Amino acid sequence: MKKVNFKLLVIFIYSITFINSAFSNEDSIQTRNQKKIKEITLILVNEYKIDENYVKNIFKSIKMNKKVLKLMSKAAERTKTWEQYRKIFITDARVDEGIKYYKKNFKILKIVESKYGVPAEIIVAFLGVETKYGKRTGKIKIVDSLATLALEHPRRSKFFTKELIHFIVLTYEEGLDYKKLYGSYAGAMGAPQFMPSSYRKLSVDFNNDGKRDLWNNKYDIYSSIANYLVANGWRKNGNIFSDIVVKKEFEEILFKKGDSRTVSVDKFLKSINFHKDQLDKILVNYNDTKEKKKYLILLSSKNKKYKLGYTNFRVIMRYNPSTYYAMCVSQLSRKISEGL
Ligand SMILES: [Ca+2]
Repeated sequence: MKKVNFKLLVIFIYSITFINSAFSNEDSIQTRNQKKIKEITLILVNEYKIDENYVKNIFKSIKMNKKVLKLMSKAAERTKTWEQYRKIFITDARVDEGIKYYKKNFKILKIVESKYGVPAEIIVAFLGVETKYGKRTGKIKIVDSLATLALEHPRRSKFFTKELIHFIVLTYEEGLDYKKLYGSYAGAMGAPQFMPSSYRKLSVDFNNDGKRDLWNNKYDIYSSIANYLVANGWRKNGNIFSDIVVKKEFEEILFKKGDSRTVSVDKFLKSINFHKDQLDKILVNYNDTKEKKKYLILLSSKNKKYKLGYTNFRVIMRYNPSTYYAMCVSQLSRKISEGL
């Protein structure tokens, strides 16, 4: 008798707890985060001079998106090997589509290329990796994804709070309807997947129609990518990467700390007590270029995959700080330009 009662009690407590947690998880992102929402509102009103009611209505509207938290922990850059990652982004289909896209939009691409000094195939490759050439710009309501990450993802809260603030300012300044803006789970927007801070700071109204439209306007889309790269140090006519072979005895030292890294050549040589112009000592058949800054790009220790990167490779990494990502953009751009 006693035993049965105990069991029932456990079931009873369990169901009460379950019901409570189901309610608090679904309905109370606002209640759980009252203090933080107040802080963000104050920043928006005092520093950015945004109308308080506008901000309040946004926070009233936000809904927690659990899927966003789940996707955040599964980002391909963090969980896949180079071989797996590359297979996703560099397929024959994506290369062919890139070539077609390049040819179709040749005129606008070349106008932007000549203004910014960023090759058209680089712009196309970014679009290919980010959104399959503008076709997949994301289906998650941005205000919800950013609010969820800012308020409910402790590890990245600081970064996403900043982006949420920029997003609200962006919609206010540009007259965009926050209820109708959709993007990636991390709040990236439009064909080039700009985060709100970059959208505000670096996107361009290239066709001068008074709007910076990264969803529909190709002039704005291409020039914004190019402007982003130039602002981060893109070198006109600079190299991006070259193929190298590392001498066997240095491979192990190089990959000691794991794959998916970009290591400064100067730092690496110093760490093994070599002079900074002794790169030829660790490579087989090394041809020097005029590039000042060089990086060893470590892709896969298992398959001995490494490249030599230059300044522009590091600039591509400013778009997404993943070695794999930057190498995919670089290789895709090369394959597109070879196929023209
Ligand atoms: Ca425009």
